[in-house]
Amino acid sequence: MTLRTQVGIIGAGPAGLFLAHLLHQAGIESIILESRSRQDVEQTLRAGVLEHWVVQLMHDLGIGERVAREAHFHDGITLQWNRQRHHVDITGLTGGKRITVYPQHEVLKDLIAGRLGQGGQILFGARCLAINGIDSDRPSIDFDMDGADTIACDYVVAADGFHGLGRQAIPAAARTEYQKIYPFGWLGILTRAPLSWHELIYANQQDGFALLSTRTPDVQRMYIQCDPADDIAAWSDERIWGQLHDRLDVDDGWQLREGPIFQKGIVSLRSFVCDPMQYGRLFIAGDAAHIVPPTGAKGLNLAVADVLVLARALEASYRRNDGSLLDRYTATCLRRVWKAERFSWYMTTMLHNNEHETAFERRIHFADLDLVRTLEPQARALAENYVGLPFDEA
Ligand code: RFL
Ligand code: PHB
Repeated sequence: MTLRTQVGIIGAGPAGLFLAHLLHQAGIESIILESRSRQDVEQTLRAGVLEHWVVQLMHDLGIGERVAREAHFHDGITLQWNRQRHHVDITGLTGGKRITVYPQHEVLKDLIAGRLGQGGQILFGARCLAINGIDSDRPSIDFDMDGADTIACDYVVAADGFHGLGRQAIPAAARTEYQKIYPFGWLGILTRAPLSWHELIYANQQDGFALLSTRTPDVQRMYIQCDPADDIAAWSDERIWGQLHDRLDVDDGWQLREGPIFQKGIVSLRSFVCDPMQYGRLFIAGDAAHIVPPTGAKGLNLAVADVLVLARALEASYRRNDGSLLDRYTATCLRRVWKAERFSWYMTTMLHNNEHETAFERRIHFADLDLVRTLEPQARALAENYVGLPFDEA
């Protein structure tokens, strides 16, 4: 069977789902193909922090009710080193912008319910197998959903994550890939425990990095730097709490509050950019095109930024027969992407203990942290980047 739509989207992650909403708002049809089940998509634990304009966009799309009610809104973050804490007043430094802590799977639940409520098509359990004809004006996507099917469309958008096949459909000779792999990973836990601190803590202590984040008043999210090759079985709950205390406790008597750990896992950290993000009638968006280490909390936000640019460009092409924004898609996106790559690399190198670096370089990272403490323009640059740079399409 061949289905027909205007924009065929691969992947029901943040990039694919936000795109389908934005296109619907512009009167453009789409179908999303997602290899996993709805339940799987809605249960995958990932990001936690939304930039201020992403929350605004959720309101504009009519799916902002739960985030307004259930998210945690913070005015700053805490940086910690040498067992001392420093509050970065993000809201004060950015003219009133706040940080929203609302988990990615909750965003996905809101996007999926909203899209299905509009009668939108998301085909779960539909694995994309091949993308055809991207250098013609009749591209198509072959997929398997209990049998072989095809979608014929005007444009294909691969929002299929880092391991997807969309990026590979751009001929290797036509793309340049930039990559950095970090020699450490993050061990993340969910614990049923009360809130320990009123904002996120990013700590660089002797044994390495730790991050204290939150999910609900009685479920907390925490991460510690570890060897990316570690077996999670080697990390008993006791060992995890020992490391969290070593890295987060301070000298004023404050103590991290413990609880039962009910989820744990290890992720590796990398930076990656693919240039271009378009080839013929194929556009790639989100993690399919670029990866950042999570220390800057940028991955989901960048995925949404890409599809905002793409939706406006597709609208100009369909409504006004103006293809110039589509032609500039790569250039427009990569300007923002490279700034997020720089910020995520800066936060990652400044806050982790890298055994391949010299003692000299480690001291430089502490000097960087001290600059944020003592020099307002340095603190402001961190704050503006963290909360989300202004959105310009020039
Ligand atoms: P996704 O979310 O990977 O979605 C891609 C979807 O495509 C589907 N797919 C296919 N479907 C059909 N056919 C195929 N052949 C397919 N191949 C793949 C997949 O099943 C999947 O559903 O990509 P997208 O939409 O680009 O979104 C990117 C974000 O998910 C990612 O950047 C963030 O989670 C990164 N991230 C963070 N980002 C933030 O903005 N703020 C944060 O605080 C933050 N913290 C994090 C993070 C990522 C983390 N991990 C797990 C790496 C914390 C962590 C620990
Ligand atoms: C999270 O809550 O999962 C989280 C928060 C901040 C980050 C990364 C992840 O930088």
